[in-house]
Amino acid sequence: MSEPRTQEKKQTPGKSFVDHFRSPDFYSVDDLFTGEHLLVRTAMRDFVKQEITPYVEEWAQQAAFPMHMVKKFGEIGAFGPFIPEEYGGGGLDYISYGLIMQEIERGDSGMRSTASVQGSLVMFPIYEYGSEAQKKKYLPKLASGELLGCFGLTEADYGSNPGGMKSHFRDMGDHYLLNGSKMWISNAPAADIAIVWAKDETGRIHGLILERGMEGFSTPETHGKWSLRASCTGELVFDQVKVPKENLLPEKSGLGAPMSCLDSARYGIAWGAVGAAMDCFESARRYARERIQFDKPIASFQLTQKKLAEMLTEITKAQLLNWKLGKMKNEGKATTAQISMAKRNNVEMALSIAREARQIHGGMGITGDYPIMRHMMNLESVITYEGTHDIHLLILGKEITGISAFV
Ligand code: TGC
Ligand code: FAD
Repeated sequence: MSEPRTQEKKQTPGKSFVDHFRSPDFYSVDDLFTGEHLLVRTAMRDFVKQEITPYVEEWAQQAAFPMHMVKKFGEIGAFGPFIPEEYGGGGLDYISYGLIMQEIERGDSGMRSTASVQGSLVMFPIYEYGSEAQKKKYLPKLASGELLGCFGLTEADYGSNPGGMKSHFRDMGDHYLLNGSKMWISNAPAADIAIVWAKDETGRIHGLILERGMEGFSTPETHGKWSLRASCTGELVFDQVKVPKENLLPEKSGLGAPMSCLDSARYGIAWGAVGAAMDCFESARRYARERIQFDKPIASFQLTQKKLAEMLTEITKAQLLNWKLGKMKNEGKATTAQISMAKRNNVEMALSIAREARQIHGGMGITGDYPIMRHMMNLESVITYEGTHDIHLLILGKEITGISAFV
């Protein structure tokens, strides 16, 4: 009797699992990268093949955050690669950062979340808006993975409209007293520190660094997610938390402070989504060549070829968009609206490729034997967080017309 098909391509942790991933590069986009970019990408790709893809299906099935990966990400340099070396970062440019996010998300969006929150949403604000003492105290430990951080902006009633937040603090003379709560916070249940955005008595938004163990500060986990199951998500609850004054980020206040961190994270997501799309495309291409129906590989059917041709076209366009955005980011010229265009386009592209790839895999596409369904479910969060698909459209609409749809 032949073995059941589910055993043949098993991607759950098993001695037999081999990650055959090769990235498509139809327009020789690699020619646009420097030797350093390609070295960084190769190192990350090898790391993902060794440390993530053989295990991630099980982590996701069990909704188990792999805490040991925090140290491993630190060792490989995935945390804050754009932060200068003097603070423990990699001193790399934004194209290298993008390629790192692409490779990690090729493995899993939840794993990329862990790394992009740490780099863009925790290390970035400390580096840009922190005091010298804060930078020295936190950045090297965040870079090495000794500490894990999270970023609290969203509240239960203020998601797309973070400016309405209710979390607030009062100046008590020798400390600040913080009250309120945050929701949907990546890394929260496992984090050692949190960058929390809250309003002062005048309603101005500031960033505060909270440490696990501060009295009145708790991080309950959010259970039951069907998406980003290998990443942990939770609330941040502040019940009369006494925050030392030296924990306020002194160099910038107002909504623009957290929003500028989002520019960095959204940029990374634009690259990451291409990684997820590439993985779905490659899996579908391989499956289509191997799967026989009507005595022929399904890759021989024109409808399958149409799907694959359109996937490759969209991936190629997104690769070029990212490369040019990366050049502008390196020159300090990438605008919020340009980043919105790339995040919005690339995440939707990846989600639609995941759906088409699922069709090509037939019934097998819904199983954990292939990465498709996991990518698809993950991307449903990616298209919502860091600004929803429609919010990015409205950011572009404002840029095009000069009129804000938010007021
Ligand atoms: P608006 O009037 O447009 O702006 C208010 C102030 O903010 C400034 N600003 C920015 N500054 C720097 N960079 C940006 N990207 C900025 N966007 C806005 C702006 O200049 C202004 O400053 P000032 O000094 O003039 O007051 O604000 P609005 O109230 O109309 O809201 C519009 C906007 C764009 C903020 C909002 O629509 C938006 O983007 N909503 C989305 C919220 C969001 O993205 N939340 C993400 C939470 S973090 C997250 O999801 C992490 S998931 C991580 C993971 O797991 O990977
Ligand atoms: P809402 O803002 O309620 O939006 C609901 C719908 O209404 C959307 O379709 C939206 O596009 C639409 N809508 C809203 N306003 C408008 C408008 N003006 N015009 C047209 N349509 C509109 N946040 C953090 O701070 N830190 C994190 O680490 C973090 N991690 C996350 C992890 C996960 C897994 C998820 C799912 C979310 C995370 N978030 C995080 C929160 C995320 O940023 C928000 O979910 C997102 O900004 C949307 O907010 P909301 O869910 O409240 O949706």
